[in-house]
Amino acid sequence: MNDKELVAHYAAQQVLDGMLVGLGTGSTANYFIAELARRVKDDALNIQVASSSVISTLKAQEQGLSIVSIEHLERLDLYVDGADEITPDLVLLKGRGSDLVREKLMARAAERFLVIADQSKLVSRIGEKFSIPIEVPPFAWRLVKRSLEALGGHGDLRPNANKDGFWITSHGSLVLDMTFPESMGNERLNEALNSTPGVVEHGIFHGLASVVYVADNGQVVEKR
Ligand code: ABF
Repeated sequence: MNDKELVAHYAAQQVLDGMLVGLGTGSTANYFIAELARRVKDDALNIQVASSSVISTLKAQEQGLSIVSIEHLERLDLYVDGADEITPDLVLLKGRGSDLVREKLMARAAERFLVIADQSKLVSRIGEKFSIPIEVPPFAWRLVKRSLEALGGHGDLRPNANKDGFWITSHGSLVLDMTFPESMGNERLNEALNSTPGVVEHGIFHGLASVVYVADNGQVVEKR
């Protein structure tokens, strides 16, 4: 079993009968979905799930999980998802897969948000490895980009997979991938992005993670 699978199985043990569970997106979340489906069959676990992306919905459906659509959600017991970067104070960077609006809504709606990751996701600051995804409506991207440049940001629209045109999210937004000066700090950057008009959502998840489960060489460590 690899580290992503190990940590996903560990998180699946936290799921109890009767829970409404949010499913994240990505390779680590896929292991969680598979293990949850196994527990539903083998342990007669009785749960409902809601999904943060089209791809995770398809995976959950394939594996026979009972799905509540996000339009009907008011709350979740648990939300379990991976991350792209995790700082020591549990600030996350998410959204490389561009499903960050649903991911942040579900993280906020959950009683507990469990983050599952391998050691490679640990960083000292947000933006250390990746640029920050910022979702914008197509009509607003130039105005938003200019506001972000005034904060010291650099970057551009995310190209689509074949580099012909730009990436469009499942609900029709564009994504600006931006870097900012290290001196801004995670908290100030989060606040600045929260208060920039035209930003639909951004990839910094500040104050949302309840616990991070990190697997390293076959051991799971809980970070709170
Ligand atoms: C992105 O991929 C993030 O929002 C998500 O949590 C992350 C993790 O992917 P993986 O588990 O494949 O590294 O969509």
